Formats: sequence, structure tokens, C-alpha cells
Amino acid sequence: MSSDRRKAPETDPAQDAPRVGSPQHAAAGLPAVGHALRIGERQMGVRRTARTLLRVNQKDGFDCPGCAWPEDDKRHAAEFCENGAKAVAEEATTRRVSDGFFAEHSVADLAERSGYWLGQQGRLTRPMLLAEGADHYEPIGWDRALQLIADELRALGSPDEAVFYTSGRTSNEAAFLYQLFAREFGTNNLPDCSNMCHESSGSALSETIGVGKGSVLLEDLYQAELIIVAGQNPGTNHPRMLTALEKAKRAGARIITVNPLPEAGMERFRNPQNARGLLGRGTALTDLFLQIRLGGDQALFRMLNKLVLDAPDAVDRGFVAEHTRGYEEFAAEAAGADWAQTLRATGLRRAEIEAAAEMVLASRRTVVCWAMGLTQHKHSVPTIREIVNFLLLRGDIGRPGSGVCPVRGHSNVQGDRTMGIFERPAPALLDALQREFGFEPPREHGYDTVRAIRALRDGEAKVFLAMGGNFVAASPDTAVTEAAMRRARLTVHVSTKLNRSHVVTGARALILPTLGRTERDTQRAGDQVVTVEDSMGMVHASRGRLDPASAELLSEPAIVARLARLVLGAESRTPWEEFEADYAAIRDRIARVIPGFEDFNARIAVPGGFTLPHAPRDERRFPTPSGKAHFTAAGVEYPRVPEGALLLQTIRSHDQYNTTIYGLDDRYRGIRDGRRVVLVHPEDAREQGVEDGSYVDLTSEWRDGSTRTAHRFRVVHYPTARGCAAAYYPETNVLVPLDSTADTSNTPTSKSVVVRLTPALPAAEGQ
Ligand SMILES: Nc1nc2c(c(=O)[nH]1)N[C@H]1C(S)=C(S)[C@@H](COP(=O)(O)OP(=O)(O)OC[C@H]3O[C@@H](n4cnc5c(=O)[nH]c(N)nc54)[C@H](O)[C@@H]3O)O[C@H]1N2
Ligand SMILES: Nc1nc2c(c(=O)[nH]1)N[C@H]1C(S)=C(S)[C@@H](COP(=O)(O)OP(=O)(O)OC[C@H]3O[C@@H](n4cnc5c(=O)[nH]c(N)nc54)[C@H](O)[C@@H]3O)O[C@H]1N2
Ligand SMILES: [Mo]
Repeated sequence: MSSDRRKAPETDPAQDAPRVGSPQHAAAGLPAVGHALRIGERQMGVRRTARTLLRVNQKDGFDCPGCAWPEDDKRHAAEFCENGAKAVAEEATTRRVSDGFFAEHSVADLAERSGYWLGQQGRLTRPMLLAEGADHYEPIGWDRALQLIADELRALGSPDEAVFYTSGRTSNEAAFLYQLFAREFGTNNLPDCSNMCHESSGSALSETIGVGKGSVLLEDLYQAELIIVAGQNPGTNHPRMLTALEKAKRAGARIITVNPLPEAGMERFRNPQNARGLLGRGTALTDLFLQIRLGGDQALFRMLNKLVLDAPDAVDRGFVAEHTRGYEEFAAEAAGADWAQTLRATGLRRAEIEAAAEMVLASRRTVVCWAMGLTQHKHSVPTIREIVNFLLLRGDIGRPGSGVCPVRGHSNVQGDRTMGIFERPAPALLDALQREFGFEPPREHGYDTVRAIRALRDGEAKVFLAMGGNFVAASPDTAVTEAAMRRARLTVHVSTKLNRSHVVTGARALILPTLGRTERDTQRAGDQVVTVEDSMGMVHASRGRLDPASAELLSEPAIVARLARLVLGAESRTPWEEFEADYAAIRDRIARVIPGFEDFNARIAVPGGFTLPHAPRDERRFPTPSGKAHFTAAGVEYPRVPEGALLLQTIRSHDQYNTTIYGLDDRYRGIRDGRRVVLVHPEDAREQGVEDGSYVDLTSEWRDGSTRTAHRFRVVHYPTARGCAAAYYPETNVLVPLDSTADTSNTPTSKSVVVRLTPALPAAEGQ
């Protein structure tokens, strides 16, 4: 291929000219393979595409930087999926942000560009400083850049004026060093993307079963008789999960899908790894589709629980008596479940829920999988607790073929938490750090993502550091978040690609370019491996093989280690230099601090790695304060939408990875060449007086009377549940009020935003 094809677009493509076809009813197949190869070729040429994709998720290769779905033990030569391939191409691209780029484009100019365009410029190659009052970023050496951060940190009135954000691609080694550095510096201000993601799952699970992680392994899915997939779109976001669901189906499992949208991947899967899938019709996955209203899931599971309680001998009495508490209160509450309320909350018909209950009662082994559709509502924590009730009733936790399966997003978001990236650390972790490293860790809880934004807004936090991610674009309430960032004295991003967070800055800003997963990481002791933990608690090594995007990149562990030495000085007894030279030395310490990592270095030498212990799964032991799994009894909640308004969910298209936009198509939903679309049921559109193809502004309403508007979205008639609408994130983050968060977990309510649609101003006057 000519290198021209691989050059980034010079102008920013218009983003508001979507073309709309029909939604598809099957995912993957040959078109997915073709699409993946095309994107690969565009970013990195044919040879590099082939070489790189063959290394994804192989036992001696690198962990896919896409999602956190685990690898099966029997791997295919090409263990990749379309969207994994895009994630790899995005990182392994041969495009580079050139030396002249920042001289040519002022920060004000870059702030006008779309996130798509910024990302398409390619990999960042050298550290850049935006000096106070300057219009342009300028190159800066590593030593000076790190010294500048150290000076700012040391000048703070208190360590709690600094915020240390993490996105979920960071390796275990880098994450461990990062939290160690923040805590030795003196703060627990360690917000992460999980605060916006599966925090509700962690909150609900740790409280009820004693472990904030899922309790199933791939093997359990294959043994399950019933799998419920609620609030998740695996065809786009976890494509390899479809392979597992197909395998489970072939072993006899039935599948219930709970979703306001009919997602193609859950309808039919055409496995690109076999001829049946490539050329044939593929496998139908969903046996029963419950097209629920946004936020209706707690009511649904409550009613299923009542139906289980009412059925003869359906409750696993032995399990309940031996392993749980709170059953009586819960059963009394569930007995009151009311059909009228259930149907209102769910938008389902009674017969559909009864059909689901029959499938539940017929199953001896049930797994419930979920993702953002359940975690980003005001009542997400009680919803997930209700799912725990549901599984506990039938003894479906801690036996093969059953359990809870929150499907994580970022490839190492779960591992980052295990390593201590958490603003509310357990005392046991702090005690272990104190023992091992001989300093007094801070005990007060730190800021999560939403609280960090408030602290920046209110001038209480002054320095913001990010280990990856795109905080400004991923966070809610864009205008508020951007204004908050601009108040900081210094914003620092350790990044692979250019994004919005680099151009909405504090008084000074630094971009610190780093190695990605696909790249060779050579330190004093030789080539390094890092480790990651997948969604099912499997830990394994990841080794990059490509030449680094530039000779000036430092690895994430190296950046943290060097910065820590400058900030902490001689007082620190932590061997930062040794950590940078040899990551095995970091793993030796992880082994002594984090439970489950004994003999860490030896065990990652085994291909495939090892599985972390999970007491409920492994031994039906529930490490809650009472030693039992907890039933919970809460009232049913569901979103109330005022007359004339719709409930909007903000979702991912098929061509994006969170705030990284790969392209402007959402193939399975039939959308092309644009992202500013709002999917609305034809009846609702009629009631709202808006036609298919017309343009509307979306205005959200918040309880304090404030409103927020996102301009010019093309209305798309779409078969979503009634009263519900959908549009892509991050364009719609501007609509999510900072204070609209889930109870207990404080996660922004990105899946329930009350909006009104009004005809858009003509393009010139709009945005
Ligand atoms: N290619 C790709 N892969 C990714 C990502 C990506 O952006 N691109 N992101 C990664 C990350 S960080 C994450 S967290 C995951 C996200 O994975 P998902 O959670 O699958 O992502 P979303 O697009 O947010 O989709 C939410 C799904 O839940 C449904 N839903 C919304 N609200 C409700 C509700 O109230 N009830 C029910 N039952 N369903 C509901 C929506 O219709 C949609 O199908 O994917 C990860 N993998
Ligand atoms: N409205 C709405 N908002 C949401 C969501 C939603 O569904 N709706 N979803 C939420 C969820 S689930 C999540 S997880 C967050 C995501 O929030 P983040 O994790 O903060 O955002 P990403 O878009 O994944 O971050 C992409 C950036 O990470 C950097 N990067 C990529 N790879 C690496 C690497 O290996 N190392 C380093 N240092 N940097 C790297 C690149 O510079 C890239 O631009 O967004 C949340 N926000
Ligand atoms: Mo996520």
C-alpha cells in the first residue's frame, strides 16, 4: 500500500452527515474480518498488520489492548476480533505526531478539532510542555518535564491538592508503582475510569458476597444451563464473548437478553473462526429477548425473584440456610412485588416475564452477565444487589456453571484495582504497604472521579496527573469538567495518542508520551514483560514486540519511578531505580503486598498465567463481616420521566473505543458517516413531533432546574424500547449533570438522562 493511504487526514471530516440504513441482525462474519484488515492496513500497512495481529492474545504475545474478556485455553492462530484489531491498529499505527505539528497548530486550534481528528494524527513521540500563557506546546526534555512536575507537587499546601487519575490500560506493574508513589507522597486521591464504569458492580458485590469481582470462569459459561445477558452489547464491545456464548449454546445453554435495543451481536453470531460462521448463517444466540425500558432491571429481577419464591421447591434451602443471611427480610419485601409497577418500570408484558421465569426455574445453573446498561443508573447498586438475591435464591453462586459475571471494560481495569488504584483503599492494603515500604500511608479516603472534578472546580485540587485515559472527554458534564481542568495549576497526561484532555489544560500542561502494549519495553535488566488481569481474575504476562513508536518514549513504570525519586527524594526507602531497571523486582513486592500473588514471577512464566483466588467461587466462602452472603431488601426504583420527555442512554458505536473514535460508522445499527444521531422509537418521535431525518437539539433537565444542551442530532427512527432514546458518548457527555450519580457508587448516570428534543437551529447558527 502506498504510504499516502496511511497519512492522517489533513482536514477534520464533517461529523454531522450521517447516512442511515437498516439495523443488522447478525454480528461478525466475513465483513468483520475485512473491516478489521482495512483499518489495520490504513493505520500500519499490510505487513505490519499481519505480523501484529498474529501476536494478539497469544501466549508469548501481548494482551489485546481492547476489552477485558478472557482468552480461552485453546487459542486460534488469529485470536482476534474486529474491534480488538482496531484497538491494536490504533496503537501500532505508523502515523506519528510530527515534530512540526505543535508548532503548526496552536492549542486553541486543536481545541476546535474533533476527538477523531486528534487521534488520527498518530502516536505521540516526545514530551511536550505548554508553558504558562503560551499558545503552543513546545518540546521539553524528560528531566526537565519531570522536575517541573516535582516542583509543582512539592509546592502544594497539602498532598491532597493533587489528583492521580488512572485509565484501565495501565499494567499491574505501572499501577502498583503509581499508587505506591501517590500514597508515599501522601494522598489517596486515586480516581480511575472504574468510577465511571463498573464501580456499581464492585460496590454491590463486595457488600453482598464479600468480593467485588465476578465469580465465573469461562468454563462456567460453558457449563451453564441459562445465561442472562443484561445491559451489555458484546457484539461491539466484547466480540470474543460471542465465541464463548456460541460454545455455551452448543453445550445446551439457553440465553435471555435484556436490553432496550435489539443488538445484532446478541441476535446471531457468525464466528469468523469457522466456515459455518464465515459463510453460513451463524448461530442464533438469544432464546428470549426482553426489550426492557432503561432502568427497569431492578423491577424485572424483583419480579423474577417473587416468581421463584412462589414456585414449589425452587429455592435452594440448604444453601440459603448454610451460606446466607437476610433471607427473611428479603423474601418479605419480594413477596410484595407488584405486577402493575413491574410492567410500568420494565415496559414488558406479563407473559414475557413469566416466560423468563420458566426458563429460570428450568435451569440448574445460571450465570448473569452485565455491563454499562446496569451500572450507570441512579439505582445501579440496588439493581445489582437484586441480581445477587436472584442468584443466591437458587444457590447459583460458588458452584460450577453459575455465578455473577460483570464484564469489565478496559483490558486491565480489574488489575488496576487489585493493585490498589482506589480512592477508598482497604485498611489491609495500607497496612501491607506500611509494612513493606516503611512509610505511613494516608488513611483518609481520596477523591473519586466526580469528587476530583468538584475539587478542581472549587480550587481545592491544583495538580492533575493522568496515567492514560481522556479524563476531560470521558467525564460527565463536559462544560463543568473543562472549566474545572482550566483552573488547575498543572495538568499532566501520560499518553500514547493525542486527545481532548491535552488541549483543555491547566495553566501549564505536559504531555508525556509512553509505550503501548504492543511495543518492546527494554530496561537496564533487559526486555521486560508486564502483567494484566482479565475480567475473570486470570493474570498473565504481556510482551510487546514492535519497535517503540519513537526512541524518546519512556514506559509507564519508568515515568512513575523517575518522578517518585524526584518528588520523594532521599526520604523514600523504596528502590525506585531498581523497579525501573527490572519489573520482576516490582512483582516481588506485589507478591508480598497483594494477596493471591505469591510466587508471582514464577507463576507468570507459565503460559496462560494463573487465576486469582475468589473465595465465593472457589470454596463458597463469603468474606463479608458476617462470613455469609447477604440478601438485601430494598424498595424497587426506576426512572420517572416527565411528560413529553424521553430517557436518553449514552452508548458506544461499533467504531469507537470509549473516547477514541476509529471511524464514523456504526455498522450493526445501520449508521454510516456520522455520530451525531439520536435513536428514537417511531411512535415517540411522532409524539414529539420530530421526523426521521430531521435535526434536533437535545436538552437535559436536572432537578436543580438547570438545563444542558447538545446541538444538532439527526433523528433516526429505531426499534428501541418506548420512552427511551440513545445517542453516542462522548458527544452527549455535555448532557450528564455532574451531580447526577448512582447512589453508593457515585457513578455518573450515563444511561439515564432525561431529555427533551427540540428542532435544531440551522447549521450555521447551531454548533
Ligand atoms: N470496541 C469497543 N470495545 C469496548 C469499548 C469500546 O468503546 N469499544 N469500551 C470498553 C469499556 S471501558 C466498557 S465499560 C465496555 C462497555 O460495554 P457495554 O456496556 O456493552 O457498552 P455500551 O455501549 O455502554 O452499551 C450498553 C448496553 O446496555 C444497554 N442498556 C443501556 N441501558 C440499559 C438498561 O437500563 N437496562 C438494560 N437491560 N440494558 C441497558 C444498551 O442498549 C447497550 O446495549 O466495553 C469495553 N469494550
Ligand atoms: N456518557 C458516557 N460517559 C462515559 C461512559 C458512557 O458509557 N457514557 N463510559 C465510561 C466508561 S465505562 C469508561 S471506562 C470511561 C473511559 O475513560 P478513559 O479510560 O479515561 O478514556 P479512554 O477513551 O479509554 O482513553 C483513551 C486515551 O488513553 C490513552 N491511552 C491508550 N492506550 C494507552 C496506554 O497504553 N498507556 C497510556 N498511558 N495511555 C494510553 C490514549 O492517549 C487515548 O487517547 O468513560 C466513561 N464515560
Ligand atoms: Mo468502562
